[in-house]
Amino acid sequence: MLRTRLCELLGIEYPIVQGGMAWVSTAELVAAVSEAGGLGIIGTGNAPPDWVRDQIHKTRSLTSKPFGVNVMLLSPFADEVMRVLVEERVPVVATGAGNPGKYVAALHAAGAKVIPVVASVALAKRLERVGVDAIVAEGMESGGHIGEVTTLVLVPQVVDAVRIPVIAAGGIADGRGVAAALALGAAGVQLGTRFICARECTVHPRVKEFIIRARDRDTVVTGRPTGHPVRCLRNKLTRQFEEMEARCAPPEELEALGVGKLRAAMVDGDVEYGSVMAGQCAAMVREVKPAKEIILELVTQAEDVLRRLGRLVGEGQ
Ligand code: TUI
Repeated sequence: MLRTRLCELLGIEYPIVQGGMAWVSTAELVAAVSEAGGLGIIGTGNAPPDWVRDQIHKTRSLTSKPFGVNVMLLSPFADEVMRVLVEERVPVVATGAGNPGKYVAALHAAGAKVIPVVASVALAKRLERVGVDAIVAEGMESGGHIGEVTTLVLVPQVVDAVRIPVIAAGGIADGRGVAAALALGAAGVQLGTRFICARECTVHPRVKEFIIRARDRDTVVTGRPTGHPVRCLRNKLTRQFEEMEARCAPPEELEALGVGKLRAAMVDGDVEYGSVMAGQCAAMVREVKPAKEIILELVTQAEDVLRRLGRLVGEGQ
C-alpha cells in the first residue's frame, strides 16, 4: 500500500531512503537497506575517490538492488568522486552541502538519477530547472550540516514550488513521521539518525548507545559563525565549541577544532571529544535492530496511521 511515484522512479519497494552519512553509511548498511526494499546511500564525506570506488564494489557484492552514493559538495574530492560515479554507473547520486548543477548532465548521461538535498525553496526551484530527478527537502531537525527551516515548514513549500518528487528529511524516526511527511505532500522520506542504530551499521557501538540514551534537548547546533552550522549530540566537544563561539573565536579556529572529529566519534567511538552528528530525533530511537525490521516497522506504522486518519474522515467505511 505504501507506494508512491518515488518507488517507480528509483525502482524500490518502499519510499524510504537512508540518508548518506560520512563514516556511517558504508556498504554493509547500504546493502541491508536496499535489500529490505528501501534505498541505501553510501556517505562519502571527504573520502578520496578510491575509497568510494571500493565501497561501490562492496555494495554491489552484497546486493543487486538499486543504491545511491551521496557526494558532499564541500569535499576537496567532489569532482573526482563524481567522475568515479559516472564511470561506475551508480544508479542514484545524492548531493549535500551545495549546488550540484554542473554535474547533472554527465550523471544523466551515465544513467544516474540525481537527487540533491536542499534546505531552501530557491535552490529546489533552481535544481528542478537544471533537470534533477527528485529533491530531498531537509529540515533543521536533521543531524550534521543543516539549513535554517524546519521540516514541517520547508517540505510543503518545496512541494508547492516543484513538480518533481520531494523527499522529506529531518526529524523522521518512526511511522508517524512517515505519514506526516506524506500529509505534507512528500513522495518519500529520508532518515539518517534512525539508521545509525541499524544492526548492520558499522559505527562504533558506543555511538549507537549514545543515540539511544539521548533525550529531547540533547542535540546542539555549533559552527554558525563559520557559515556551516552542524547539529551534534551534546558532549565535551560541543561545549568547547560553545565556549569558543561565546568569546567570538575566529571561524578558522572553529573549523580547526572540527577536523577529524567525525571519524573520532563514528569509527573510534569517542563520544566525548568526537563529533556525534545526529538529528533531534535521536531521542526517538530506542533500540538497535536490523535495517529490514526498521523499514517494516516504519511502513506498517505509517499504514496504520494513514488508515486511522482515513476513518476519521469517513473513508473505507
Ligand atoms: O550535507 C548534509 N549534511 C551533512 S554534510 C556533513 S560533512 C560536513 N562537516 C562539517 C561541515 C560541513 C559539512 C555532515 N552533514 N545535508 C544536506 C544538506 N545540504 N543540508 C543542508 C544543505 C545545503 C546547504 C546549503 C545545501 C545547499 C546549500 O546551499 C548551496 C547553494 O549554493 O545555495
